[in-house]
Amino acid sequence: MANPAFSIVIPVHNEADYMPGALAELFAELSTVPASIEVLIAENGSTDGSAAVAQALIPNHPGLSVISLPTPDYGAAMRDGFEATDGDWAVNFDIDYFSGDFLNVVLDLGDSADIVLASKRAPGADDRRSMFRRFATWTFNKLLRYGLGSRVSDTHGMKAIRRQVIADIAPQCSSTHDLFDTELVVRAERAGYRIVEVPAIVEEKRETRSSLVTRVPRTLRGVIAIRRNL
Ligand SMILES: Nc1nc2c(ncn2[C@@H]2O[C@H](COP(=O)(O)OP(=O)(O)OP(=O)(O)O)[C@@H](O)[C@H]2O)c(=O)[nH]1
Ligand SMILES: [Mg+2]
Repeated sequence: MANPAFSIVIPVHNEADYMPGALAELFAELSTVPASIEVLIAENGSTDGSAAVAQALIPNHPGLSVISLPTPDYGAAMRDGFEATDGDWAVNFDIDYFSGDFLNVVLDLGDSADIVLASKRAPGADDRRSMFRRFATWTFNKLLRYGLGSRVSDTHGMKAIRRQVIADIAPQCSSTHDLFDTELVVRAERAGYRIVEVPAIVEEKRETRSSLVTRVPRTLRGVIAIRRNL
């Protein structure tokens, strides 16, 4: 079979309860996208049987597949997922943050972009999350700009990346966890790839699960490491 147009990679950790409903919603949205699409759940480190739950959903959703590894790491899941797929566009969604419309926008952009980012900070974006979360995003954006010299307004959202960019840039990236995608985008930007940001609408679909207390120091260390390695 020819490569799909889109390989959607969804990192998943302890989502056994949330996944069945979310995947039903995702596949309903994907049915509005006129392109061939595969969806890969890239699970790692779950203790709630997420991988088995995802496996059991495969018969319900043609195009769904699952990979699973023992150590929890969001960035490593994204990297493994991109490596395990071969769609023209590698797409990163979260299980609680996805959009069929985003893929339609990517299709409309045609040949004019190498990376498409859904930005919570682009003109026209609507970020409906708590003020605290929006402040964290604003702060991270300053780090990106002044620490890493990037002009991009948001690396932590839905993104579509051309296969060629993954092949060229991913091997240069050493970041894991929350920063793999940031390093990928920043390196691609420096390499001259064309990045297009489109405004995102972001709504909290559920109670926040991640603690900024562990994330902020890890992010700071990670940005310093990227800066040193660039
Ligand atoms: N494979 C993998 N996926 C993870 C890991 N941590 C989080 N995820 C997934 O990453 C996505 C985003 O995680 P969330 O818990 O929604 O975190 P967030 O969106 O950054 O923050 P909030 O939604 O504001 O709490 C979800 O699909 C999670 O299942 C991990 O260690 N490994
Ligand atoms: Mg989330």
